[in-house]
Amino acid sequence: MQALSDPIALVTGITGQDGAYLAELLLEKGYRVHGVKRRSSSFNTERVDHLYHDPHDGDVRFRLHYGDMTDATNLIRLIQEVQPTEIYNLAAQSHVQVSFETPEYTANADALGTLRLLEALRILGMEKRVRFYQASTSELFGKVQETPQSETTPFYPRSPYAVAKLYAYWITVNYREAYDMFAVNGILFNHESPIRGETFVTRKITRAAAAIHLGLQDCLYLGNLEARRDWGHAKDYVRGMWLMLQQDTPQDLVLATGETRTVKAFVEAAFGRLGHDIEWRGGGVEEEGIDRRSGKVVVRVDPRYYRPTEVDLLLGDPSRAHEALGWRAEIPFEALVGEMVDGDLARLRGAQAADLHRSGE
Ligand code: NDP
Ligand code: GDR
Repeated sequence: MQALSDPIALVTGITGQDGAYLAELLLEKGYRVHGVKRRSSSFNTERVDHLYHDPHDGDVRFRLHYGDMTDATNLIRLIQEVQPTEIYNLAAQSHVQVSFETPEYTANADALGTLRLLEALRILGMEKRVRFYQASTSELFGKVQETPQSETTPFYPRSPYAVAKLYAYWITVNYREAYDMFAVNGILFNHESPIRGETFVTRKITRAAAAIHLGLQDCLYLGNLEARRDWGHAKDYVRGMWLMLQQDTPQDLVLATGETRTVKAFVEAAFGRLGHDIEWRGGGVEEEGIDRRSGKVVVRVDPRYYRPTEVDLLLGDPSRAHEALGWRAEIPFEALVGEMVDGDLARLRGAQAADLHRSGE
């Protein structure tokens, strides 16, 4: 049974990867959790459906509300209605490559959306009593200035997404300083999981590994194989977000593993999990899944996936977060890749079994 004084979280982007893990964590900690979901013509709450309870069931601790980061009046009304003690702003057009196609929308949702939330708090006179977390990103570092990248590394964004997030970063800092708000940026390096969006490179790879292993896909096409990322597990990172809002003083912090690997190394780890070696090939016409002569899986480079400006190397220094929060990334790379590959294999096998069942075989 919960008391009326239970902490109340408002989470934007709750239907995304981090939103789902964070909602689970907050519910475990006794929060009431309110999430903002977008209207969509198809279901978009799959990642949080397991948390949903019928509102007629009594003490409901998890609620979803329609909303959008581009709609200020909606955000003001939601904050007024929910009366949160903490806001986690995770909503964003979060795909770097897509941001080159939709730069204005990305700026509207990711940059101005953050301003709308902060300003809503001020309009409602709630800026002193609500703690605010902004989902900032290692993409802010962009073009390599120094490694490892830390809270003092200069920013050099390399995509419309990163430029929008740069505005969001600074408007959060500005509102903290101007209005004495508890508002912080978590500068998070890449974090993945079995529920990572399917078009980010890690999930694209683990889905392909599972599909090729089962003979359902022929070949994997990727872009820049030499890009290096500091990949951790989303579960560790949402714990860091929560910790940042539980401190005595607000502080912007980097969360990272302190290890970096190429996309190529991720491919090798994912396929290696299923016992496959890789044959790397350039783009071409013939498509072969497992090369019959070598027994190796064929991975091809398709320049379509290259970005107009790339971030070549991300490697974070999480030592300040360790000092301030006692936080460190606990789930190792191999366990992350294993969990993702196993998840995709199980999902595809489940879908195959359901198909067979439907067809009566
Ligand atoms: P996802 O892309 O999985 O989730 C994004 C969420 O934002 C979804 O719930 C999406 O809704 C929602 N959203 C998008 N546009 C709008 C809008 N206009 N109004 C309301 N909601 C919207 O991202 P992640 O969970 O991976 O990341 C969470 C946040 O952290 C993002 O802000 C991202 O930029 C940032 N980040 C992520 C990192 C990572 O490695 N995962 C690293 C650093 C920062 P829908 O489901 O309907 O699309
Ligand atoms: P990123 O993630 O841009 O780091 O942003 P993504 O997985 O999209 O790309 C990582 C690297 O892989 C290279 N790459 C490919 N990427 C995709 N998506 N598809 C491909 O086929 C492919 N081939 C190679 C990319 O060029 C890039 O170098 C993620 C998002 O979650 C952001 O929201 C977040 O802010 C940052 O991580 C930290």
